[in-house]
Amino acid sequence: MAAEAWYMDGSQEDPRKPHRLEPNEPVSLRQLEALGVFYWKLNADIYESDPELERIRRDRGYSFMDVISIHRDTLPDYEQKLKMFFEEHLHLDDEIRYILDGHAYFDVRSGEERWIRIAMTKGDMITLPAGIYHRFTLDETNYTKAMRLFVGEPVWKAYNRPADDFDARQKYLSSLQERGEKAV
Ligand code: KMT
Ligand code: NI
Repeated sequence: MAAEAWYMDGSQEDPRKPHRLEPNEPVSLRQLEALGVFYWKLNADIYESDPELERIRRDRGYSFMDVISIHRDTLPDYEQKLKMFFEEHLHLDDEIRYILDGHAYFDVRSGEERWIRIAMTKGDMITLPAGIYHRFTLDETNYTKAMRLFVGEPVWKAYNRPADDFDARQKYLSSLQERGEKAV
């Protein structure tokens, strides 16, 4: 099954809850693509020797990879890192993540600045384009293991919103306009 995505409610409650609207307002993979967000489903059981993953990495130049386990007992500075991940931010390069275990939410801003929540689980891989505002949280199970991929030497630097003056942001907004998505 593909990852599920939905528009979030505006409640300030625990971010690890689903935050669906009532009734649920789903977002399709097609809508995500219009925002420059791309998705693959892979077999995470064979990630160490998966020809499909190899093909994606070769085609897209994802030369770097590491694996991060996000859990209170495994990640140094767990609380502080999660707090940073959940601040609305952007990067100057694509953010590419492949979930190997557990669950995670990636929230991205729609063309109209609404939050879209992407529920990721084992086997889900996505790319968030450079310049898109987004944030990350665990769900209520409080654990995920993820592969981080990168084109060339990784740069993890995050710029919290507002970060509108960066080239990557302006380029992203232009790409939205070309696709006919509203860019606020
Ligand atoms: C980011 O920049 O949003 C992250 O690195 C999220 C956590 S990595 C699974
Ligand atoms: Ni990020």
